[in-house]
Amino acid sequence: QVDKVYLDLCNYILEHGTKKEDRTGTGTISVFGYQMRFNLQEGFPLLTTKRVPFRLVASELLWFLKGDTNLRYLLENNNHIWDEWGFQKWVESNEYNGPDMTNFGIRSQKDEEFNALYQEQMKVYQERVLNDIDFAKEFGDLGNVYGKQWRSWEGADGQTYDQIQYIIDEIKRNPDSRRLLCNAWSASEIKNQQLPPCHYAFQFYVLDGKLSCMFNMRSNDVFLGLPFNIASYALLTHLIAHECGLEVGELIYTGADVHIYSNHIEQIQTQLTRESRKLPTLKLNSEVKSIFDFELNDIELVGYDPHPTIKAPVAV
Ligand code: UFP
Repeated sequence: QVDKVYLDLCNYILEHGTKKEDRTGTGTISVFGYQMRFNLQEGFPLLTTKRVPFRLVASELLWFLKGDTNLRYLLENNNHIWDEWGFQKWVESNEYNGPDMTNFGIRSQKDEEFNALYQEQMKVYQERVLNDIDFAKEFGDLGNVYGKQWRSWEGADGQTYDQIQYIIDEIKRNPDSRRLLCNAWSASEIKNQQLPPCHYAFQFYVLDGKLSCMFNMRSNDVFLGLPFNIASYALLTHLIAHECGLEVGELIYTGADVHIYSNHIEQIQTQLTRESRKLPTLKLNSEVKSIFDFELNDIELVGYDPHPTIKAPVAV
């Protein structure tokens, strides 16, 4: 059961983790190195001990799969999970002349007056990305994030490489391949990235007509990020299996710096008291053949009946 495996990790960190400072200044409890396995045949691995916004998972993944790196598509789909990263690019640029937004992530949580200013500027930013194409091109673009790395990796030879297409072609041609791998971490790109990839590589494995996936995370926010990341890779595995005519197998998570932020502990403790419920299932539109043609309404989650959302601040 997905909730159990996840909550075991939470307990493990609370018991064995160590206090560790981090880039955001929030503070974490962290462990280094952890693996989890989910059987995708048992249902779709979306936590039931709190509501996880599947619609956001799906629109973000479709954004990656389109090879898009501009916030505009996400905003058009009412998805705000990447807003802070684009906003940061704008407020740090010479074009920004509003109130000082230095360290807006932490300050907006601690200072109500500042938070009101921040929300106002964020609104301005979102409106401009949506309505001003030139502004969107410059400040909506998050650099070489996942979409770019997955679909048009720039090789040392100057050519671009579509890693997802390669994987699909290989699975169809040579399912025993041990090279069904996509890598998003690029040493030369880190300086151009607002957020260097957290889930930096994933690999597929085909056995007995089932597709399994292992994904690797260098850094993982267990409360806010991880439930989302699990669902995203589960969906990706379903989409690729769909195109390749395979069943789904296992989803395997490998995390490196796996941490709980100090301001998420209460929320996790609440979640730990909840009983898990039946997992939902995923229904993909069988008319759509290529994973690149999927739109949001071709993806349906059936029977999701979670406990309520638990709110927590995001560390930026
Ligand atoms: N983070 C996740 N999952 C993601 C993502 C980010 O957990 O998919 F994009 C978290 C991990 C970490 C922070 O807490 O965001 C990134 O900060 P850093 O680059 O310092 O690791």
